[in-house]
Amino acid sequence: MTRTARIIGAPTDYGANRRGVDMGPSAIRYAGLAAELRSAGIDVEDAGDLAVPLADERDPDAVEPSEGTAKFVREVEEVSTLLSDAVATALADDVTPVVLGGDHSVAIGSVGGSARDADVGVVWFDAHGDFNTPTTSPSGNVHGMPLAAVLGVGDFEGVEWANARGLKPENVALVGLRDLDDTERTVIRESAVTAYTMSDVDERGITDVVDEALTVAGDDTDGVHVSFDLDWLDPNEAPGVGTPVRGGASYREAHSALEQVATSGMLRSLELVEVNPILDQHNETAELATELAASALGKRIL
Ligand code: B3U
Ligand code: MN
Ligand code: MN
Repeated sequence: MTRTARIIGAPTDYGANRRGVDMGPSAIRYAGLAAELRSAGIDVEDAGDLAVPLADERDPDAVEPSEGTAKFVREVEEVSTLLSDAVATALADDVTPVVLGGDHSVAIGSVGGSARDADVGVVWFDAHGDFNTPTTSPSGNVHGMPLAAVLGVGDFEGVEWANARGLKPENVALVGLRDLDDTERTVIRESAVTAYTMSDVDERGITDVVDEALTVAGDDTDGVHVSFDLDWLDPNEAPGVGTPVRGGASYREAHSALEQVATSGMLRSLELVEVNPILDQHNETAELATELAASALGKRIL
């Protein structure tokens, strides 16, 4: 059966520490996402972009969490709610949501929507853990918190708009970590999530690590949400990201990992986040995002 992908743009940047990722959906479309997916035999619908509040018109500190800082938390809540509905609607329509960020705070909405009416696992490709809470965050930027938010960790416990209903930490695998904050490291260690660092990738190879990550996410679940932060890749491959960290995945490792996702047959929803066209070179990071989406959705060379 032909898969239909529904592109949903979430042009936010207030979860990030630098402006510009709000142009990610535009850059990825311009790089030819729809044509690339169609050439891979996938039907494509484009739902356009969600209407998101303009950061310049808002006060980052309008809502003070009880402790710590979560900048623009009201805006994050607003977009998460819209996106969660859009993703849940796509799944109800039997199409595969492909969410284009935006900063990684959009994952609160996409994971929430994907895990609203089903048990879902998550594979999180990222240089960072995204496991901070307002109390532990050194920056107050919500793009460093979405995984803690959907899992209800720390300050996020019982925060209904943020917690993903059908997601258990036992079904979460982080892949390719290489930049964690001290408290974040402790929280990840104490949690039931499974985390693979870049050292694990070096020692075991990408195939083995992704295979295990998919087993973790697919264990007794109805499908897997893949959250793909472009900063997972090495900055030489993907310069157009807000928070580049050296020592990331290679071009070939990235394609291989996402081809494995496709082969597993478990992909339920996909998101590509943190593309920053202002920092990019000739839109190459957006082009890479486009190619990688096609790999995840089943494009094959032969
Ligand atoms: N851990 C840091 C940095 C960071 C997290 N995610 C990104 N950057 N992209 C923080 O601000 O929480
Ligand atoms: Mn991230
Ligand atoms: Mn990251």
